Amino acid sequence: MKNRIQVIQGDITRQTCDAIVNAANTSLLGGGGVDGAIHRAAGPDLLAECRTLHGCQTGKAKITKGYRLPARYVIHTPGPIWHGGGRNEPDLLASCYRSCLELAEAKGCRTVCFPSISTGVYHFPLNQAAGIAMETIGEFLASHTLPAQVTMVCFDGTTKGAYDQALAELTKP
Ligand code: AR6
Repeated sequence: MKNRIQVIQGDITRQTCDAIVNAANTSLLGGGGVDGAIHRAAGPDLLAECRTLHGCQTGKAKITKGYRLPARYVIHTPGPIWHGGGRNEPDLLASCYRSCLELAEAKGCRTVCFPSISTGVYHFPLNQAAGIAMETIGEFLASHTLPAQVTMVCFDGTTKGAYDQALAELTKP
């Protein structure tokens, strides 16, 4: 199952895959960070489709087409804002990864790319977020054949280091 997860450093908007995940906000109407980069690369039709979705709750996910992106779909998920850990942030972050994987599976996606959800302006502690991401993805893949491959696309070396370590620490083979 570990061999179905990889960690790379790069720009998620450049990935050719069935679906990329957007670390969105609950409005689904765009923002900064990876969300801004995805909307810029996809073009205005993405925002037009997002307007029809009427937002999304934290920890849930909604899917759109990828428009000008090399990815076929974009799965939008609002991660939790870190408030110190006492507001269910870990469970909500796990729920983001699970909800995205469920949607990807339902659409028949073989390859899915994730960014590091919530560890930018939402300030979720990086190492803890990486552990939650890898545990949740690993658990999902152990019981589902799709997606066949999940890639964590890390924008910088520090982020990649955290996800590399979390993947190495996954207990199941
Ligand atoms: N490819 C891959 N990762 C990226 C890219 C990229 N092109 N650009 C940034 N990252 P953030 P959040 C990394 O702040 O913490 C938005 O305004 C970035 O370095 O984008 O979930 C939304 O609208 C970091 O490691 O997302 C929300 O309001 C990671 O992506 C809010 O930010 C996540 O950082 C969501 O905050």
